[in-house]
Amino acid sequence: MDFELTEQQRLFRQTVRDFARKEVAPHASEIDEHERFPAELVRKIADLGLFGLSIPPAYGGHGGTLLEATIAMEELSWACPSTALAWGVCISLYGSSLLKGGDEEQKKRFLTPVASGQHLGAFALSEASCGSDAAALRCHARRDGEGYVLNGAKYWISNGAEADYVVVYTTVDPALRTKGITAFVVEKGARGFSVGKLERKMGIRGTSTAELIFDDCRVPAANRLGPDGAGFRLAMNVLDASRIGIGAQALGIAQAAYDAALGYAKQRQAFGQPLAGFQAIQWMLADMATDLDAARLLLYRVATMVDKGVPFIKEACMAKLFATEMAERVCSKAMQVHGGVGYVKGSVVERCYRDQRVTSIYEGTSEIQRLTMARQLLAEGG
Ligand code: COS
Repeated sequence: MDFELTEQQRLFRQTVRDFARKEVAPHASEIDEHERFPAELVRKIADLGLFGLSIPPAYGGHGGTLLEATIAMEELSWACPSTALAWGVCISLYGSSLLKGGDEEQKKRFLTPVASGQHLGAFALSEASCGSDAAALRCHARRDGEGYVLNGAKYWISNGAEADYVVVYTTVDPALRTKGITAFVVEKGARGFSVGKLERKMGIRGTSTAELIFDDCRVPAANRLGPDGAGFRLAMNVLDASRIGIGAQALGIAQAAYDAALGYAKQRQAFGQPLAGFQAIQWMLADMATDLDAARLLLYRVATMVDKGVPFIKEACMAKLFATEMAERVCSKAMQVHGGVGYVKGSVVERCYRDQRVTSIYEGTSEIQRLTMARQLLAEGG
């Protein structure tokens, strides 16, 4: 077993880290405060070439491994998790829906503009009445001549307000549950497609979380990903790996909170010595560092498994579950180290504490991770 990154991977991490800390981090507080989509930072991420990560050169990308994407997500999230998400949705949820479900023509048409970062993508699965129970979705696709007519609404869609292309999961017949789910790429500006309510959130406030409305929206059959009924398996396949990215987001946020706590503990004086001189604080720091290391190992291991092409669903659930619940523990301790100084608006740990909270909810709650893992464990137990 080799636990070291290669020279090339270390160089990649350093490049993204330098960029994230210099160009992105200084804006994180203002982006959060004003709930502002960071369009200028998204452009800079595009200039760095990160939108082409995981996307093959044939579709405008640079290839690369999931381990690199995981490292990039961790580093960008250290700086600003909203900016990281705006990018991550494009390469993981949107990009892999196309890579796994699209034909050659669709990949060329719909991946290439997103791989350059000139256009953004989104992934629309959840609805007002279904999140975890994905098969219960109601957004309907009716066959009509050469195309389909979509009616219904999607909720909590990250990048929903800015996306130029959205992979929309619909049903051709709700009675068929998983067997009726069918995915389409819908383009911004399509008649009958509009952005509805934007949610105001506790964290990740720089990325839009939108309602998408389909009102007799006509979509050509050429935009359908796979045959009718192939959408559920596609969505599950996409989420299996994209969840690693959310674990990496949690890791980056928690690392930022830890770094702030460590710095503060060394600098803040109490009872005639730095906070770091007290064993109570030392133990918190030691527990936080252990948690971070364990999460990183789980995430890097599963990303490497995906890159090697070996089965990884159970390990992805473990990594997402552990990393996102770890982030809550670490951010809470980081705030405890800061005391009142951490609780006020404008403190890094206050933002981290809010930003991390959704990571154990979106792209599969902790409960869904446990359920999926348990199914695998029981099946293995034969
Ligand atoms: N990969 C490939 N296929 C999968 C799969 C996976 N990870 N998980 C399930 N499937 C297949 C099953 O094999 C089954 O196929 P067959 O009908 O051919 O046997 C089919 O899909 C239906 O699976 P299942 O019966 O397990 O469906 P359920 O309705 O019980 O749902 C869960 C399964 C709960 C695991 C699924 O709905 C889920 O993951 N929900 C969470 C969704 C989510 O993450 N939402 C957040 C949205 S993004 S912010």
